Amino acid sequence: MEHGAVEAAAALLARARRVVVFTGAGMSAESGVPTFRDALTGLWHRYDPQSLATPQAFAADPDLVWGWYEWRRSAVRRARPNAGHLAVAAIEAHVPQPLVVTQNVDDLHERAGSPDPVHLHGSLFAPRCCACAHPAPAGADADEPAGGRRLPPPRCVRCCAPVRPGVVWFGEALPQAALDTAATAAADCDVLLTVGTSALVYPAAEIPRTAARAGAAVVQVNPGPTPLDPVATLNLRGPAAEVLPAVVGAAWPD
Ligand code: BJW
Ligand code: ZN
Repeated sequence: MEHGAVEAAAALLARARRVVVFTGAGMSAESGVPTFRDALTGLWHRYDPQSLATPQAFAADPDLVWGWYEWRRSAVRRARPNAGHLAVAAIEAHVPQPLVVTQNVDDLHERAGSPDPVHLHGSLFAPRCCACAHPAPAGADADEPAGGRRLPPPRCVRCCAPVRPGVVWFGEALPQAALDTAATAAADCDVLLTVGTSALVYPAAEIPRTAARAGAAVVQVNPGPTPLDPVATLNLRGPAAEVLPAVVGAAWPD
């Protein structure tokens, strides 16, 4: 991690009024929650997204899809926020107008103290009826579902159709209010901090680009290269749980 870049990022944040923190799966990697596209460790290395993360997959084999998401939900329940999540909450506490926008379906920002992150891709903890969208309770984890275990989804109390995970699958629209809030904030921020995303999935990947087009400084935290490298004002190469606390410590020394 380059000291000069950390200092430069800290200076941008310390004088900013409006800051958008845009996060992806790399944010939670050091909490033990796997990313999607990292070689060897990413979920899509072991599991086929077409068979698990599309509406067609759920229609074809609801037990397979529900079992896979219950396994991931129980793993997230056991995970703890890392120093990066805590640093994001600290940024929110210091900046006049902060907004956290996450593509993540976990609840680690909330548990680190971020009051109201915008979830662009939904949540593992908000299941709903696949037919009438009536919310269903996220069940308790009595046991630990195994990775490949099939599990029949519960039935909607209102219409008896299967309950589905409350996440956004490929080919589905993002929640409009969340996308509008994120796009509006990105178009009107001083700094956009993008953390731990490959920036390959649209329309979410448009958010940092919107900020850059509107003249904001874009600060990227990622151990590897991404398509946002040329868009970013500063590229901080390293893991979120190391880089973000260093930036916060330099921005607001106490
Ligand atoms: C670290 C780290 C550490 C590692 N610290 N960093 C062709 C071109 C353009 C678009 C399309 C296209 N074909 C299809 C599309 C559309 C499609 C899309 O974008 N596909 C692309 C993949 C090509 N998009 C959609 O389908 C979206 N919907 C849509 O377009 O709707 C149109 C519509 C309109 C109106 C009506 C109907 C339809 C929906 C996208 C939904 C994405 N869903 C998922 C799954 C969510 C549920 C689940 O969890 O299972 O969301 S896919 C997955 O990718 C998940 C993530 O949120 C998303 C982004 O991934 P993310 O977070 O960037 O993770 P990774 O793994 O990719 O990257 C991790 C990064 O972390 C890496 O860079 C590492 O280096 C880094 N890292 N350790 C910091 N310690
Ligand atoms: Zn229903």
